[in-house]
Amino acid sequence: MSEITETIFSKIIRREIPADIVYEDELVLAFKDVNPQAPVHILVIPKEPIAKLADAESKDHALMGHLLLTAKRVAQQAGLENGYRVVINTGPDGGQTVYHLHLHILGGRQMKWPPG
Ligand code: DGP
Repeated sequence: MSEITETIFSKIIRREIPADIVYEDELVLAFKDVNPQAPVHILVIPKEPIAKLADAESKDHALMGHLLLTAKRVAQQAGLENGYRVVINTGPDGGQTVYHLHLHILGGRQMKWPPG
């Protein structure tokens, strides 16, 4: 079950706080991360406030696909033709800090493995 979440990202969706928005449609929003961990660091979020990946349900099937395809679109738009990384931090052990589901798109440098 997805609890009702109100986070800083809800305020960005409603334009109550500023963000550098790079893509938007009726279902999702993409904007630059305020604390970038790579030369390109963009977040893609659903407008529906699903708290975390672990809360996604079967009804979110199409939305989850749309989030991934938006990550691809935004990475292309950012010129990341040499590759990039898509990350979803989930829950405390996953290092999630904002409880509104988001995909990190990281690029513009060589990524390391394993991540910390
Ligand atoms: P996570 O740790 O996976 O929950 O990532 C949350 C990310 O959100 C983190 O990289 C910083 C970013 N972030 C937090 N607050 C804001 C904000 O107000 N504006 C923007 N653009 N990014 C934010």
